[in-house]
Amino acid sequence: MKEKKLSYFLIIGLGKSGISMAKFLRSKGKTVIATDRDTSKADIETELNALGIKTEIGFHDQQTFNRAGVMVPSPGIPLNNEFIKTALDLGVGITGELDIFTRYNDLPIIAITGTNGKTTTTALIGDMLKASGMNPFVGGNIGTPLVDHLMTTGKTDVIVAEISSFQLDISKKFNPGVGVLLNISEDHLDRYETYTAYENSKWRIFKNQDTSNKAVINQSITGFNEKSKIMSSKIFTFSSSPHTPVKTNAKIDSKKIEIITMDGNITIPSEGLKTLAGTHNRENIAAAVLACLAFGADINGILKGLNAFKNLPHRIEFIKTIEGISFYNDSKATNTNAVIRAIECFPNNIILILGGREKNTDFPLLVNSVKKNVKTIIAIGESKTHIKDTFENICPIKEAQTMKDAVQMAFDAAVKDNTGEPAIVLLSPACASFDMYDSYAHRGNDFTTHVKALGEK
Ligand code: UMA
Repeated sequence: MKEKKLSYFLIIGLGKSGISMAKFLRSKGKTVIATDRDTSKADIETELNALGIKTEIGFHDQQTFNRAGVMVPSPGIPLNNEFIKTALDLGVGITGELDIFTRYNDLPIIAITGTNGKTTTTALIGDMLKASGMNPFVGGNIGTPLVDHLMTTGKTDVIVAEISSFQLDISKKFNPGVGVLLNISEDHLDRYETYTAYENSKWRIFKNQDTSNKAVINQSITGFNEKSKIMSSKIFTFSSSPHTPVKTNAKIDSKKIEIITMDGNITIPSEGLKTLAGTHNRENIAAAVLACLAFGADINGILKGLNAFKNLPHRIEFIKTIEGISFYNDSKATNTNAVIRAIECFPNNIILILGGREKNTDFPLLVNSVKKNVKTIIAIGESKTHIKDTFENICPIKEAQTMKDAVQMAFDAAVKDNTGEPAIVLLSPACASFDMYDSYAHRGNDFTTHVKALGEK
C-alpha cells in the first residue's frame, strides 16, 4: 500500500553531487532530507542540519524513501537500487541534477558527453570561450556540480557541462543549445544491462533538441546514420576515420585537423599539439572547435585558447624520464578503449601497468594493441588473474601487490628489455580504482609519487 506522502525531496548519496543538491534545494525553501549509507559522511551532518536539512547517515530507511515526494539519487547510485525501486513501485517521483538544473537555469548550455575525452573537451571548450572573451561556468561530471553555479553570483554567460550517461539516464528535460557526442565504446557494463542500453543513454543528450539547437557528433560512431536521421538539431560532424564516406565538418588525419567552414577551411597541424597528442585528442579538439563555432565564438579566440591549453592530469600525463625510460600516468583510462588510445600514442616499447576493479571489462579487446606495442604487462589489483588468463600467450606478465612494486617492476622490465628504443612505462589500467584507491586521481597520484621516488634513488 502506498505510504502517506510527505512533501520532501530525498537526496540519496552525499558525495559532491548530493551535498550540493541538498544545499541548493534547501536554499530554494524546499524541505530536504538527505541520506547516505556510509557512516563516514557524518562529518557533513552538522553543516546540513544547521541549514535545516534532516539527515540519515550510515543507513537507508525504506520508510523515508517511500514517504518522499521526489527522490534525487546521486549519479553513482544505480536506479535499480532496492530502496529506490521499492519507492518507485509505490509511485514516488524521481529526478536528477540535470532536470533540476534545467528548471532554474536561464543561461545557454554547451554539453559534452562520450565514453572518453569528455573532461578534456569540456575544459578545452571552457578555455576557448574564455580566450574569446566570454565568462563560462565549467561544471558537471568534471567535478563541480551544475547546481553550484545556481548558488553563486557573478557574471557568467554560458554553461559548459560535462555530462555522464548516469546523469542522462534520469533526465527528461535537459536540452543543451549545443550538444557534443565524442565517441561511444564499452564502459560501465556493470551498470547497464546491455551495451545498446549504454549507447542509447549517450544519445539522450540530443533527445530534447529542436531545429534551433546544434549537435556536434563523431560521424564514426556506430549507428550515427540511423540516429542522426531522426534528429531535428543542426548537425556538425567530425571524423578521423579514413573510411568515413560522406562529407564532414572536420577531417582528422595524423598530420592535421581540418575544420571546414562556410568562410573557408581552418587547418590545425598536429605538430603543434604537444600536450594533446594522439588521434583521440585531435578528435577532442575538432569537437571543441566545432562546438565553440556553433555557439558563435570567434575562431581567433578559439585557437588562442587551444594554443594555451595544458592537458589535464591523469590523462597520458608525462611524469618523468629516468635513465631513458619515460613514465606516463593515464589513470583516468578506466575502460579498454581509453587504453587502446593511449597505447597508440607511443612506439612499440611499452611496459603497461594494467588492472584494478573490473566494470565487466572486456580485456580481449586489448589483445591486438598489446601484441603490436606492449613488451610486458604489470598486472595490479583485483583483475590480476583475468589479465594473466587473457594475455599470458601474448607477452610476459608480472603481478604486483602495490603500486610501489608495480613501478619498480615496470622500471626493471624496461631496463632489462632495453632494445635501444626509448621505453615507455604507461599506467593505463582499463579498470576502476576502487579496489585499491578512493578514485582514479588517488591512483594516479600514487603512481606519480613512486615514479618520482624512483628517480631520486
Ligand atoms: N551511496 C549511498 N547509497 C548507495 C550507494 C552510494 O548512499 O546505495 C553514496 C556513497 O556512500 C557516496 C555517494 O553515494 O557517499 C556517492 O555518490 P556518487 O558516486 O554519485 O559520487 P559524487 O561524489 O556525488 O560524484 C558524482 C559523479 N560520480 C559518478 O558519476 C560515479 C562524479 O563523476 C561527478 O564529478 C560529481 O558527481 C559532480 O557532478 C565522477 C565519475 O566517475 C568523476 N563519473 C563517471 C565517469 O566519468 O565515468 C560517470
